[in-house]
Amino acid sequence: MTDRMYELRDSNDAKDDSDELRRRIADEGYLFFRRLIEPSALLALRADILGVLGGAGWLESGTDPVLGIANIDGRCTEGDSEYSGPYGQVQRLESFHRVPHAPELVGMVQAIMDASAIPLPGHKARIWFPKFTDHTTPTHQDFVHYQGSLDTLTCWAPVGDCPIELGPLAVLERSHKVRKVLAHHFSLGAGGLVVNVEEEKATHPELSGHWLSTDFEVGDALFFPALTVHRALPNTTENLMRVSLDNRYQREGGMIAEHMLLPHLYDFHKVGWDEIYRDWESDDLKYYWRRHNYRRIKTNTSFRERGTAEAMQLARAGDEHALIALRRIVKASDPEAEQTLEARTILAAQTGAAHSQ
Ligand SMILES: O=C(O)CCC(=O)C(=O)O
Ligand SMILES: [Fe+2]
Repeated sequence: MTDRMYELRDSNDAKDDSDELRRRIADEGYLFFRRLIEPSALLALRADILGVLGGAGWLESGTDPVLGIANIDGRCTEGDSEYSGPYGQVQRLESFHRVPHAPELVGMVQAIMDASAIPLPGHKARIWFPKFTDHTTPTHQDFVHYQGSLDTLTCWAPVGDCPIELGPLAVLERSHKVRKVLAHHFSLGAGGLVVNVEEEKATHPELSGHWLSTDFEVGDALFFPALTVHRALPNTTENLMRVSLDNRYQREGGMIAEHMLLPHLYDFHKVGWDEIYRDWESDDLKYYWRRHNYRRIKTNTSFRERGTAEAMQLARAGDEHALIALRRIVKASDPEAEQTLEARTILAAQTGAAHSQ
């Protein structure tokens, strides 16, 4: 994508003024802070995550893991069967589950919400290979993925410095003012769903703002509510791995969709909480959400189902991205599931068509 990027507004000046923070997020649809998170916690987490990735063969052998120099041959992403093993290992890290509870983060969320808040248990690490830009997180609103309530806040933070070329997050300024969940379509990128902003602009002038991002440094944090339109920028570096966190926070007593109570990508790696907690040094964060008030609600699967149905349709017409998505489903999903069987049939027909040409 070639949109010109403008700078995120740095709200450090308003850090201690919760009224001003609420005014800004209501007006602009995000809040960005420099060095909000204590860098030492993130750098320790970086060493842990990259240690796992090094062990998995995802980093160039003979290099210091902390540099994050990727082994290009290991490229894979969320939804790929090869991704699940190492990602399950990342999910076991105590340091990974501790960062979202950092007092500076929870305190900031509480100031923004003017209420006590709980991190949603399904924390996410995003590990992005270079030269894999077709798989970049596409333009979307978080509500389709996390659901629960509209005032759930996302906090995106890199684990290490993340300059523009490494593919940090970008937000569409004031796009939350559209005040609705927009139509999401199939996309190959992470999360699998994309909003076509150019098309939507015709009926939603709120989407005509600038795209904003910055050269992120370790400790920087970007907060936004569930309707703000955002995407990741492509990792255009020669060989560097992009590592980031996206954590979500819910008002105490609010609704949490049941899939957010599971470890992220549980359906792929099947590493459950007991297994995650097995080697932890302390117990304070284990099942912490059970000590809070929230309303558990059913997950709305319709967004994802619509995306998959579109992928099937596009693949029938030979669309390359849709075919990649279907191959991924066939490799990583239950072989007896209806969608796996459908995907296999479409792929077989496409292979047949290619051979008879
Ligand atoms: O890091 C990414 O690529 C995606 C993150 C994202 O969409 C989010 O934090 O909501
Ligand atoms: Fe998102």
